[in-house]
Amino acid sequence: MAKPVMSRLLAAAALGLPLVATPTAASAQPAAPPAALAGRSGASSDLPALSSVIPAPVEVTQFAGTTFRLGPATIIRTQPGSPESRAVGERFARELRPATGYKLPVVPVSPRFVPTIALLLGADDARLGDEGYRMSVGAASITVRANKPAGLYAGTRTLLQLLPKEIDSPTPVRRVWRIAGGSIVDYPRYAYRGAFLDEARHFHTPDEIKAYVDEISRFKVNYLHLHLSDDQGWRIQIDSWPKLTTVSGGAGTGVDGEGPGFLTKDQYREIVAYAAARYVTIVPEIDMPGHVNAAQVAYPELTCDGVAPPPRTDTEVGYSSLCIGSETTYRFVEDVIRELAAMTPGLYLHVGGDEAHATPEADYIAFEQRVLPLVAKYGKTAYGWNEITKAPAASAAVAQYWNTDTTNPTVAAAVTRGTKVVMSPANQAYLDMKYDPSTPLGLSWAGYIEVRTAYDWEPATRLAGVGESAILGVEAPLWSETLRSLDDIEFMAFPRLAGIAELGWSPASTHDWASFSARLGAYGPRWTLRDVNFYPSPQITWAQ
Ligand code: NGO
Repeated sequence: MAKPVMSRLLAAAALGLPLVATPTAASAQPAAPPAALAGRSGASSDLPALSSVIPAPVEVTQFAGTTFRLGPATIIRTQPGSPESRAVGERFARELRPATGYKLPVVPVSPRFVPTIALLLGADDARLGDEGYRMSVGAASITVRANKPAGLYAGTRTLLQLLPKEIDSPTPVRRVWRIAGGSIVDYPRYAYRGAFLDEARHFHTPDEIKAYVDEISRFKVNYLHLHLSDDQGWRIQIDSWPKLTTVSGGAGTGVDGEGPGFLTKDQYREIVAYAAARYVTIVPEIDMPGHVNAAQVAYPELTCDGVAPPPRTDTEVGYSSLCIGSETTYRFVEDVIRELAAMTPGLYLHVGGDEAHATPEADYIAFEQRVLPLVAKYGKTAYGWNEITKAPAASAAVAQYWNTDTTNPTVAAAVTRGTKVVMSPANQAYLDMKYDPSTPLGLSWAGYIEVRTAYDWEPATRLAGVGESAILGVEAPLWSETLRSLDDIEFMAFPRLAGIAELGWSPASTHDWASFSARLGAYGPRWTLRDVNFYPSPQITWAQ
């Protein structure tokens, strides 16, 4: 199905236009804008090449000498009769207006001769799936076509990066806004491309979560996993067990006595809707049977001796366990899962399962054999840390691989029974690891993770026996023992999250550190313009 690309190539050739053909993914190099462009079209030398996008698109074909000019008369046209497409167009227009100062009306039909960015459904191309898109940039118009609105949204994320960096300025910038001519065919390698935020160790407010959603979705990340309970605090309202939040979401429940904080159901639903509008699905996590001290502080009946443990605000792990033989435990777990499932439209519900060192192995398996099917009872797919693969019931679940080893026979065996895996190896994908010994934030138990370490690994060969077909995707956990503010979150997430996002979206054939690091270096000023904190890694040559 290289047809659209070919026809554009032929059309350009027929017009006698010089071609800069990069027909395969492997050629997604950070090409400098053709020199001829600058003089002839008036485009400035900072016109981003079509191949400069993060994550690297599947196929890129750039036409030298053709550019689209976004001007005061440009309109955005969206698929008639599709409110979702219109919403994508409206959002895109809102993103373009502050820097350009243009009106950019969003309409279902465009008059002739008016420069148009068209966001249209009906791509009729199975390769694109639900999230892919096809884009052609000509002198008079840009057309993005997709099978589903999610693909149109992805296309607009690409267009934002193809505009000059000043597009991210919050105030008007007087300049010419051009986009390089050519075509892109693009779709994700993996269905699941996740980011993660630990709400339990330090609570992050709804506004901070939303700001993170905005930033991750720019890199086509489509899931945000929220870790909502741990030994220190409980961060989501559960009506049938109200003390979880009145007691364990209160003052002093964060690490080192910080806090308070929890999400009300209304706040949670609002975050879910905000993320959904950006094609990000929220995955809630309640950690069990370990990491439950905060629940037991609020409800002593969740311990085997009925005695409330003291609240904990240190960062020890592996000391708490639900009482596996008690029916109260399963009443609690089912209530929590039921209420959580009812406010979560996404498919996945994460039930933790990590580091249950205070739960004997046989008890752990018995617990997971009861709990994993409970998630299915409420219409969700169970998701848990890789320890859940010890339980046969995990064959219908998704396991998140977080260990550092390259072999794990238990996970490999589960894969043969049908378990799907999300790859988050802690020594590569954990965004809470320090970059190097001088990083002021973060931990180092899994090692130091510079940008190259976060990017330079291959999900389908990382873990023995867990190949491409077993992998649902990748996720970048960001635990918050040391992170308090949004600035802290951003400093640890960026730029590494961009690397993990590329591993999740781009074909393996595009994987190339030289290309990625050059594209990242060019991207830096965009974070600066949006006032997003990031670590200026010495591995990258940052553009000003
Ligand atoms: C581990 C642990 C978490 C810590 C994190 C810190 C998992 C799955 N359990 O990862 O409780 O916060 O490391 O890096």
